[in-house]
Amino acid sequence: MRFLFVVEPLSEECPEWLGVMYLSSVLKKYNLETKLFVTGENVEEIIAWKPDFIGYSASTGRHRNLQKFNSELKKRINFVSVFGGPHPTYFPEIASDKDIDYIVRGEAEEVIATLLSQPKEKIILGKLPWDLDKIPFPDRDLIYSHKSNPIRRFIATRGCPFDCPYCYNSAARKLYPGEKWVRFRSPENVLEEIDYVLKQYNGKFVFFQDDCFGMNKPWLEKFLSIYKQKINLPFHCKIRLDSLEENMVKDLKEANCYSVRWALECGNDDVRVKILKRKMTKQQIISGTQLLHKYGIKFMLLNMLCLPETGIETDLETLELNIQCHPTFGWSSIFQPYPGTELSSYFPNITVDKIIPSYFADSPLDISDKKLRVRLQRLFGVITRYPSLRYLLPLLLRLPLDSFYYKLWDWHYDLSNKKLYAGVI
Ligand code: B12
Ligand code: SF4
Repeated sequence: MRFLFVVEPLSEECPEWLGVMYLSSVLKKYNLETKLFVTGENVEEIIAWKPDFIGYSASTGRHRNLQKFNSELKKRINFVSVFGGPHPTYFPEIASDKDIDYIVRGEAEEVIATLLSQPKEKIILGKLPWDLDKIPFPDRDLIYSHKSNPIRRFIATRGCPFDCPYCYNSAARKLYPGEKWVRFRSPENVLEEIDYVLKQYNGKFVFFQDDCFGMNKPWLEKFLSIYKQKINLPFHCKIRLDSLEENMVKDLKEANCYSVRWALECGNDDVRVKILKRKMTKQQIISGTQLLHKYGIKFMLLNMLCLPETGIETDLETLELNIQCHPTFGWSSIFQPYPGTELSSYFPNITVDKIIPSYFADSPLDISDKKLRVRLQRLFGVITRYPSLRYLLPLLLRLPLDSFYYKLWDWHYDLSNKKLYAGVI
């Protein structure tokens, strides 16, 4: 039997979709043939391959394209269609689409094979794999036959212990009441995978995709000491500043941590603490980044513009704090009130259909100075890198140079990625 995964175009920076790669490995254990199709490629290839199942991995905002794609295909060939990934997980109402045969909510490794026996229920709730070491390593061939870069991505944990009100983590956890949400692979299992992948596929840089890498200090210490001896390639991970300690930064550096990313989110203390519930003071943020500078670890700061109950002054405060921190990349996105997250309660009339497919594109909110704030997002990284440009901002924000600013953003994005990932992409 044949199972085709369909995903939206793979980004240059992050072509590796670990979710479908994990599922492909599980299906191969059941002797299914698997393949990946990226929307935009030649659909005739799907027709010729004759899949028995087509599985779509859908995020919110992008789901509409995939549903349309599925309906068109259903008119031409017979197959069982299944939707999984974040969108069906948080919006099971997508199951009312008559062209979708099944949806899987949550983590799917333990349930994907039940599709083979045609379950009666249209909505299948994934089971949390409690021993992550038992899951087969992700199937890299599935993706690398389409696209690859020298960065190899891994995930050492599932789940995050925090409850940021703009994120889906707490909604995901509620699907599994009473179950252990934050789960760790053993350091040995992760290192075995890295070693295998580097031998099999080469690679120049390692990227840990975990929501919060290093939240468990004893785990991190053990992992880093073996990583240093066994792998020692430069790596990138996400950390939380509120758990950053000097000895941890030192250990990361000694293990060849090249760069990290962490979420600053907003330069205004009140908004950051009261609305975003990130209990960090400006001083803590600046001291944390000084530690990273001291040990020579490059870093990306993640920020959100156009936040609820704020004006352009707040976005400018965020820019100012970024400038003070001297990041390698002052990254910013435009806040989207994803329905189902706590912050979406500020905007009851923003339904899922109003969510913009990319959080870099625009804001769905009716806010003052929207045009200027979206322009600021395009210029944010460049001005963080070249701060003297900020004196020109009042003029730059009023010039109707949107397509030029977008190109500038694109150029700066690539430049910053080169710096963050040791020039390998
Ligand atoms: C890495 C990452 C990316 C990468 C790679 C995307 C990917 N799909 O791997 C990049 C940078 C490209 C990306 C982009 C975006 N991302 Co992103 N991303 C993540 C992140 C941090 C990790 C993903 C991961 O590897 N998880 C680990 C794997 C094992 O889990 P998984 O992918 O969820 O897959 C499991 C299940 O979902 C399910 N499953 C997945 N696909 C399928 C398919 C089928 C058929 C079935 C049955 C099951 C199934 O089974 C898998 C195995 O258990 C998650 C946060 C998170 N913790 O998941 C956010 C997250 C997925 N991203 C998010 C968002 C918002 C986006 C963007 C829309 C942002 C934007 N640019 O505007 C885009 C959309 C991209 C797209 N084309 O869909 C949100 C999605 C919210 C939502 N309701 O959709 C998340 C959940 C962050 C959050 N906590 O809010 N992202
Ligand atoms: S730390 Fe990151 S993954 Fe965890 S709840 Fe906050 S935003 Fe979500």
